[in-house]
Amino acid sequence: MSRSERVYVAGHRGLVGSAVVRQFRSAGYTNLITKPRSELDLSDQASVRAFFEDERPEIVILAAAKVGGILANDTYKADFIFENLAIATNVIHAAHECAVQKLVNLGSSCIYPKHAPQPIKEEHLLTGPLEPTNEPYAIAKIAALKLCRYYHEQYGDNFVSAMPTNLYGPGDNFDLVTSHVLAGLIRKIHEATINGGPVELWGDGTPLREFLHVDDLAAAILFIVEEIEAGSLSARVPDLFVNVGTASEISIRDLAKLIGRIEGYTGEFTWDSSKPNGTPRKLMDSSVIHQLGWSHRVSLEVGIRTTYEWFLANHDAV
Ligand code: GFB
Repeated sequence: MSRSERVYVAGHRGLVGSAVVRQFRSAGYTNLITKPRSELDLSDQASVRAFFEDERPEIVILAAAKVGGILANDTYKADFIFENLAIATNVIHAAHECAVQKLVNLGSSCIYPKHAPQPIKEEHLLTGPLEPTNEPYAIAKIAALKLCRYYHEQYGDNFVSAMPTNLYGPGDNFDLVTSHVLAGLIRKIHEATINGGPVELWGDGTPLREFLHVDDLAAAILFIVEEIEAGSLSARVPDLFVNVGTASEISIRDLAKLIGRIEGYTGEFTWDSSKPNGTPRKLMDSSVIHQLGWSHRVSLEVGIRTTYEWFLANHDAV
């Protein structure tokens, strides 16, 4: 089936954006619009507005963001809040001004309170203090989802948001300092398998995390574009967003063991308690999107294996 709408994927070189491009192409979308950062600075309002007026996208996937793991979030706090607020306000406002028919805004499970009830439902947003290590990023992502909600309420815009749990997959950032845990561990354990252990990990290994393969998220985004309208979602979730997760969690300690088994690492793990644990647990309740018809397909073990294969094939470049 040919799908000819003009779809702008903001952030098409990132983990999420590149998966969205693959997903939409294979679903038959023939009119994808992308623009590298060197040609369009999404934190510049006038440039974003001019781009939207030239290109006139009909569908927008807002996957552009400054992202990183716990240490990057904790270190570059001003950059995380400023860049993410600027990108969100510029893109969402330009989409409104240019009468975009559908916008899907990407957030993160870190929008929820540090001690939210588990599993976390959409209604738990803004019911308690945030996790300090990623408060700047979370505030920007909360502002973005509220922008979408209020553009819908005031103007009727069909703008909705998706809140994925911790992501991983091909094209991830494997930097040892700025990466998220799963990609960071793939690399640390790979290097220790070659050079010898131990592998030094951060915190104490007790935090629980839920992991979603980015191709599953891209399928969820396609599903939201085609099946979920702001008007009908508002009765269930007034803030117009859906959790996107797998409903299963694993401790960081067990994740390290699993990646070690997949990579053939037989050495020790040590824990650096001077590094933060972050939030103790953030399992999301994804029953809203499950009931609407999406669910994940890639198991954690298969996802880690294929991501490790991608890393082996590309690690000189990452
Ligand atoms: O994925 P991650 O960096 O971020 O870390 P969050 C998850 C957990 O893994 C923390 C531990 O408890 C870390 O202390 N960890 C152990 C490691 N070893 C490592 C390592 O080598 N690298 C990394 N990165 N972690 C992020 C937020 O929180 O979640 C973002 O900072 C975003 O804003 C993302 O929301 C989804 O899961 O704690």
